[in-house]
Amino acid sequence: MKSSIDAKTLTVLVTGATSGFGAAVCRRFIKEGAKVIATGRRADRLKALKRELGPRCRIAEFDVRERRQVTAALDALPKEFAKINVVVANAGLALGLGPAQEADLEDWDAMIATNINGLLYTVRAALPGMVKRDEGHVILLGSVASDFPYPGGNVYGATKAFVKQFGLNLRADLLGSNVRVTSVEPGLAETEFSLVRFKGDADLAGRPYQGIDPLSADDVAETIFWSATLPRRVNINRLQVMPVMQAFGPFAFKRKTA
Ligand code: NDP
Ligand code: 8X3
Repeated sequence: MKSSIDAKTLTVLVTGATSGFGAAVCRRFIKEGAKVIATGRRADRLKALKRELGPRCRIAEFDVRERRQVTAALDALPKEFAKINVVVANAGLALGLGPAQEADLEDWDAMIATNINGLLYTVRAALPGMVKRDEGHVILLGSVASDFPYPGGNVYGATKAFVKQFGLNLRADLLGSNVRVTSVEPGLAETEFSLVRFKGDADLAGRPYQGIDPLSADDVAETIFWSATLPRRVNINRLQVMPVMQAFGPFAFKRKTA
């Protein structure tokens, strides 16, 4: 496509870069010459990624739930990494798959703190610079769970519905600037997501993927890279992507017994 953005001009902030989509996004952008700020809580993994990706990768260890850590990390960036023009607000998690009435409130708090508050702190910290420079792209990791309810998805799906709507509202606020906003909404993808949801139980975590060919982290990274390098006039508002082997079910009914 004419006038696509040259990845070499991009400085990409990625939250949740220690695993899954985030790590794949870092690799994808580095491959095309971008600079990347890879972040997460697990320092050992960040250091390994830095060793792999080299000098165009900078790492910053912080917890997105801690607002001050997020802003301090961005404030501490050296000038060659400070002009962030793509933010991939990806850090997030699901915890549990039980019905709401049995859910652990600690799990709900953690999902809200990470998927909503952490995402907001990340975007809010990077946004003024992008608006000031009149150039940038906010990419939010939503989910198909924002549109399609499923049993046990209760708070996780609701956090992703927040992400979707926040992205659309951001578009409204940013009209008149050259800052783009995209909500990327994957379906089933094989990462550490399921292992986290089932708290380290590898057997339970493997079940969603059995007998199907799920999305890979690289598949999702490709859609993110694509949306970020389209010509500046193009804004992908929402990008929903599923494995071919995933689709929609009918409504569920609890029928009266005779
Ligand atoms: P992974 O579990 O593989 O990766 C999650 C990443 O989020 C890790 O790097 C983790 O890093 C980071 N993270 C979690 N909590 C925090 C925190 N408090 N502070 C900083 N970083 C944090 O999962 P995915 O790659 O699959 O998930 C990435 C995003 O994609 C999430 O928002 C998820 O909801 C979404 N998603 C996933 C789908 C899937 O099927 N896999 C489908 C649709 C959306 P660390 O623990 O080192 O901090
Ligand atoms: C992750 C996909 O279907 O497990 O957002 O909610 S799903």
